[in-house]
Formats: sequence, C-alpha cells, structure tokens
Amino acid sequence: MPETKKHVAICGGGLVGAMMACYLAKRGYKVDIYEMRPDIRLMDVVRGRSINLALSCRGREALKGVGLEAEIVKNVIPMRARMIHDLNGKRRPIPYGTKDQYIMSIDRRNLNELLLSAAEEYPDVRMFFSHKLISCDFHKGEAEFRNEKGDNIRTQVDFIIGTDGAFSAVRQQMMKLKLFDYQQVYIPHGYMELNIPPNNNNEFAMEANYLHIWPRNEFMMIALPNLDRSFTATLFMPFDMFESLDTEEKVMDFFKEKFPDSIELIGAEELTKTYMSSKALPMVSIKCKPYHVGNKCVILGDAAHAIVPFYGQGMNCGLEDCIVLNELLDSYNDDLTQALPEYTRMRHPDATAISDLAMYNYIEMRSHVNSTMFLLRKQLDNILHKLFPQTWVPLYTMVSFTRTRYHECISHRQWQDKIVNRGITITTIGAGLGVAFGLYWLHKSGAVNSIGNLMKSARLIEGLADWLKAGKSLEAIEATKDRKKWRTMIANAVKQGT
Ligand code: FAD
Ligand code: EGO
Repeated sequence: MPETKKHVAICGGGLVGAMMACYLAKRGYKVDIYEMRPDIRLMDVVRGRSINLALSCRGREALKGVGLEAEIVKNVIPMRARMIHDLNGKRRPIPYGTKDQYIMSIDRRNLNELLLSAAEEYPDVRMFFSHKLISCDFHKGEAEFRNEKGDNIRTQVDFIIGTDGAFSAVRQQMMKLKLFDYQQVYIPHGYMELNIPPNNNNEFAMEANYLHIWPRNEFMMIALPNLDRSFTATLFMPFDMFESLDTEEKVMDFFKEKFPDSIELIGAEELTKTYMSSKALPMVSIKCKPYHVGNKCVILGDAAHAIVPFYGQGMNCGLEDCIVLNELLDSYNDDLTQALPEYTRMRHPDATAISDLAMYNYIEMRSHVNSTMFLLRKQLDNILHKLFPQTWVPLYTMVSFTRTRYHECISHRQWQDKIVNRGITITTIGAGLGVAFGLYWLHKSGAVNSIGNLMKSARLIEGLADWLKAGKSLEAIEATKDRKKWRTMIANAVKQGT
C-alpha cells in the first residue's frame, strides 16, 4: 500500500458494489458507497428483481475472500439436483454431481444486507443511501449525486467504481468517450415470479433440496426454495404470450395445458391473482469494452456485463469480478495505471464467454429442450462423467463448480463436441462394417442374391453416416431426437438408400 490511502467512490450498493467495498476496505482503501435506493436494511418491502438466486462456486469463493462464506452459507438451501417436472406432473431428479457439488438458493435481500453490514464494519467505509449518480468527470475523478431532497452533492476521489447494474449511469458516462464499444439486446421473453407457499403442515410443498425445472421449449418455469419453506417460481415466456393471456380463464387454461402440477402448488386463486396484478419483466444482455477509463474508473458486475439469467451466473460472475480486480491490485501493488487496463484485458473474454453461454442456453432451451430432452442430455453427461471423471466434465459442472475461466469452459466444450462427433463417426463406421459383413454373409449363404441389394444397403448406411456427421455438435444431434424429425430423417436416409 502506498503512503496515502486510496480514496474510492463505489456507485451502486447492490451485491457487487457491497462485495467490492469489502475487498477494498480490507486493502485499507477509504471507501464511499453511493446507493440510489434508501437503505434496504431499514425497509419493509424491497421491490425489484428476483427474490432468490442460485449461488455457486465463483460467488462462494468471492465471499470466502472477505471471510463471509461461513456466515452466508448458514442462510442458504443447498440444491443438490435438478428436479425435472414433465407434463404429467411426474418429477425426476438428476444430481448435479458428487455430494459436495451443489448450488445454493440464496435470498437476494438477505445477501445484500449482510454484505452492506460487513462493509460497514471496516473503519474507513462510509455509505450514502438515496444518492443517485448523475454524472462524473473521469479526468478529475469527480462524481455528482442527487439525494432524496433533490440536492446535488459532489465528491472528488482517486477513482470511481461503477457497480450500478444493467442500466449503469457510470457506463452511460463512459459511452461518451471515444473507442467505447457497446451492444445491447433484449430477448423476446419476460419473466414473472410466482409464490409456492408451504403446505398445510408448514412444510415445503415439493422436495426442498432441488432446483425445480419445468422445461417446455418456448415456455420455461423454475422454482428455488426459500428459508421460510416457500418456493419462488419464475415463469419465462415471450412477452406477446404474457399479453395474450389477458383473462383469468386464459391464464388457467394455459397453466392446465403447460404446467398442470403447478396449479395446486401455487393455488389456483393466487395464481390468477398474481398473474393479473403483476407485469412481466424484461431481460437484457449487454456487452461493452473497455471496462476501465485510464486509472480513474472501472465498472464491475451487471454494469459491465448484464447477461440473461439462463445459466444462473450473473451474480456469480459479478462477485468473481471482485476477486479478479483484487488479485490484480495485489499483482501491481495497487498501481491503478497498470491494474485497470489489465482488468479489462483479463476479464472481457470471460464475461463475453459467460454471456454467450447464457444466451446459448436460452436459445437452446427455448427451441428444443422439453423434459425428455433435459433428462436425456443431463443423464448422458453424468454417465460420461462417471466413465471419464478427469476428461469428461460437463459444461454446467465446470461453470458452476469450478473457477475455470469462462472462456476456457467454452473451449473445453468445443473439444467435447469434437470427441462426441468422432465417437459417432467411429460407431457409425463400425456399425456399417458390421452390417456389410452381415449382408455379405447372407449373400454368400444365398439369402440375398443380388449384389445390387448389397449396394443399396451400403448407400443407406452411408446416408446415415453423412447425416450424423452433418450434425456438427451433440446439440444438433439431440435436437433431432424430436420423434417427428427422426422419422423424416430415417425415411429420407432409406429413400436415399433404395
Ligand atoms: P445490481 O444487483 O443491479 O445492483 C446495482 C445497484 O446499483 C442497485 O442497488 C441500484 O439501486 C444501484 N444503482 C443503480 N443506478 C444507480 C445510480 N445511478 N446511482 C447510484 N446507485 C445506482 N445471478 C446468479 O448468479 N444466479 C441466479 O440464479 C440469478 N438469477 C437471476 C434471475 C433473474 C430473473 C434475473 C433478472 C437475474 C438473475 N441473476 C442471477 C443475475 C443477478 O441478479 C445479477 O447479475 C446481479 O444482481 C448483479 O449485481 P450488481 O451488483 O452488478 O447489480
Ligand atoms: C439441455 C438441457 C440444454 C435458469 C439443459 C441446456 C440453467 C441451465 C433459468 C435454469 C441449470 C441456476 C436456470 C441447468 C440445459 C439457475 C440452470 C441448465 C433454468 C432456467 C438455472 C441444469 C437459476 C441447461 N442454474 N440454472 O443443467 O440444471 O441446463 F431452467 Cl429457465
């Protein structure tokens, strides 16, 4: 640490801002947190985003780094497997991995409050609630806020950290600078949260230690357990569908058709009441670059990389950002001139990777994942992992239970796809040879008497092999497990062969 304490203004006291405050206070920085909302610790109800979240390895490691893991983990519910709900209400579990591989359901508000209180424990941390960032001057290290009275407050610091979420005001200021890249995409789906209360015996209405998933292609629903023995279910559906269900009757008919077992769990009356009285919320994916401005500013968390929630990694990634920045401050002895550019260089490929993975999951789940597909895919992954524990690590496992850099998770997956393709090619050729020999034997024994028939069979096999090779990845092949598609596929191959 240099002679004088570095003074930082953190804009946004959400999960990532409060966490970064702990890391910097621990380094001995003088930290001021400015948060737009009033102090959530003093509020009755906090409106806003998701009630509970899936916390996994990366977030957990970040908590460990500031000595908070043990305390946080007391207030979570482990989810050791997914529970897949099919259309008949049948539930099937698929474990995430070994005993110690589980994700955790955590209450957003509780986590945020604990992090704020932990930050406040450090001597040189100050918090300014109801202070909204209006503008900043990166050159001078100045920031301007507006408080609840409408007064403008200015401050000057050594550097500014933007942890003010997906619609970051800090990032908006950065957008005025030259060479700043920015991309924003809204997906057609919205989300709505529904409550599944405890049953009449005040127990969890479903198995507690699971991430409950209702995969229905275009429509998806998940439910995470809460400490009060309720679940928070999240329905993901295209906005136009949300809008088209505009009467209680239509809502009920939709749920009867798509999520029949959930009606009893939520309660028919509560379901229609909540649905009619709440608005579906949008989901946005935002990429930008760089994450820093000279040695004066850096953005972390959703402010730098808002991602769609289909991997359960947004918060985990944001919390891991704090580890990465802290480690770079270690490496460069708190020299921001070196640490901040290096932060962008290190982190941008990883944030881009998880953003793409999350978007990919969204596209994939929406277009071909129903409950059968989900079960098949995850079971195959588990079997291969049991057979080759070192080499076959499922992508979800690598992302959620290790700190393998996100961009390396992607390259590992591409490698796996190659292996799967090779496996399929070899199996096909093997099967082809087997059939050819069989036919040859039949021919010799007089059962098949024309060489023409043999050639036809060979072409049939060739056709199948070509098709299988054409499916570039496991996804492409599984996608066509759709019975209808299979049937036309095979019919075409047969046509080609005959
Ligand atoms: P935020 O949590 O958005 O905090 C930003 C803070 O900045 C807020 O307190 C805000 O009031 C404040 N602020 C905003 N503007 C200003 C301003 N101008 N001045 C001052 N303060 C300001 N992630 C997971 O890891 N697992 C999950 O299971 C998961 N599920 C999700 C489900 C849904 C439906 C959604 C939408 C997201 C989910 N996420 C999940 C992602 C996760 O919510 C975010 O990645 C995470 O909240 C990001 O934290 P943050 O601190 O960067 O931003
Ligand atoms: C085939 C089968 C292709 C978030 C399954 C892809 C995400 C994706 C939103 C789950 C778990 C935490 C989540 C798995 C897949 C949270 C998650 C997964 C959802 C939706 C979520 C899994 C909150 C994708 N993790 N996940 O493997 O269990 O697999 F279903 Cl809609």
